[in-house]
Amino acid sequence: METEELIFYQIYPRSFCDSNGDGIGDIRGIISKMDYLKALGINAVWLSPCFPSPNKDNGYDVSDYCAISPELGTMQDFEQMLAMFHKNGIKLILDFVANHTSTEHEWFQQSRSAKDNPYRNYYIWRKQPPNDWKSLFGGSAWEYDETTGEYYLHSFAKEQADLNYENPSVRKEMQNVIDFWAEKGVDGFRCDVLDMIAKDFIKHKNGNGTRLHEYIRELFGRKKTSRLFTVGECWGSSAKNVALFCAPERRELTAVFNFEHLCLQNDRFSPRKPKLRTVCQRMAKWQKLMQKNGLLPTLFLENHDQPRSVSRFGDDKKYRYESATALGALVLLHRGIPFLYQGEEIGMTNSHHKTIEDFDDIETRNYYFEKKDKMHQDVLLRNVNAGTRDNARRAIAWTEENVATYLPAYSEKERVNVHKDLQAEKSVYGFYQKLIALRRNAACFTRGEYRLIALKNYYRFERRFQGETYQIIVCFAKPCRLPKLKGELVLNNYKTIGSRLKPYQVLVYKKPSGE
Ligand code: ISL
Ligand code: CA
Repeated sequence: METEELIFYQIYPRSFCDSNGDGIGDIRGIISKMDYLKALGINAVWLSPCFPSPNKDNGYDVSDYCAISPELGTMQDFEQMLAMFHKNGIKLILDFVANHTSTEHEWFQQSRSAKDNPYRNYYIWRKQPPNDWKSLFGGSAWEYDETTGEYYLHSFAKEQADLNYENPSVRKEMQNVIDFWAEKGVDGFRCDVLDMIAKDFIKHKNGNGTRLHEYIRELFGRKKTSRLFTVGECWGSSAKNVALFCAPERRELTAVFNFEHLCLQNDRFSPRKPKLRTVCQRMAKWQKLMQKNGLLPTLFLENHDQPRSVSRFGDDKKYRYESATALGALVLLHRGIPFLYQGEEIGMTNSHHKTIEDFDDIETRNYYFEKKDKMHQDVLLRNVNAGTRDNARRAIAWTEENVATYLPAYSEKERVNVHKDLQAEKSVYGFYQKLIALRRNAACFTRGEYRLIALKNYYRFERRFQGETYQIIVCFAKPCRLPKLKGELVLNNYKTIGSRLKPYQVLVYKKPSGE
């Protein structure tokens, strides 16, 4: 399969499907939904961390990279799942948590025990904090450790200690992790905050250090790893840097997650609702930048760290179906590699909760307790509800039934659940199936050129390949004039077409050939 043909679906295993009723999604649950995934039409899965973890950050604090979390299943379950994905023509990539380990990891346990322990330099220790770096989850990034009276660096929670990539043994260990899973047959990796593995203490940057590209090449540029698909989470990379990561001859990464189109607020909890037009503008900008360099951008509006896109950029009440399908068109009809996130395909919305006890996300809880005495409770909770990563992490509502999970249930499950959506006349899943089928059947969408036609009251672009042209129109929240369009209508998320475009209406036309 060519890279541009891949259509990913991200599974956050703890919240996907629970097969044994202990409240935690698991591998057997994923296996039980094989038909659901296959029928959607995706051909690749990114599985969020499935390794043993104390779950301070829901699996992104790994305590053993080469095993399966007992909560999720056994290595045998994993192997069976992998074989079933492959049998169904679905590739599987794992999450490579590159920057830090859990403080419960054996390496850290050794490291913290004594200054002369052979594992001491696996992590970043200092007598005194050498700078004022902050943890992305709040507070100082330096934590004092009593046993040896020194501080270690943690860019995220204090239970997630940053690895020291300057140490060649660490780089070797991490190569071994990659090789372990590659030998099992996995097809690649999504690399967590990969741009942070190289620090720059001189320039005072907690990432994008001078040796970053060298480290990545050591991890993935080896002969053994050349078949792997790799996508690096690299916040705020410039187009120039993305071009370096992805240039094939440099043997670094296949693709990069750049987040410019989703960074629309000061911080995730600021309540201002971003404009869909702005999202489209930024997507269009990256379409052009990447096309110019002959590279494939990643296409996504959600992941396990983002609020639900239909609530953020669409209208999750009156036009839930229409806006969810319009957003789907943006992800699936652009040039690049689409990544859907579980639940997006049924138009899952943000969840609403009245007490902090209903939230599990460490970032959210830290934010709440930091602001608690400085902000009005209602305002604070509104911000939390809108911005929390838990929005993406509430268990998928397969039916409207109340099933107990590790996280209080999705508040809208009576209104939005898989069972109901599949039966509905206006089924979001049904429209996603059509979008995916279109993408898989017309080379225009995978290999075609991208051209921006208009971005004003609506977004209009074209995809073109070998004499074939498709026109895509996405209307924003307000109805507007319908431009003249020629050709065959192949997709419409409304029943009819009037003289004006309706809110969030999507139209796809195939132009008669030769025009
Ligand atoms: O969502 C964020 C905070 O608003 C980001 O800073 C997020 O933490 C960042 O994208 C890094 O994300 C990745 O690494 C984190 C983990 O918590 C996230 O789930 C993961 O996607 C630490 O491993
Ligand atoms: Ca379970």
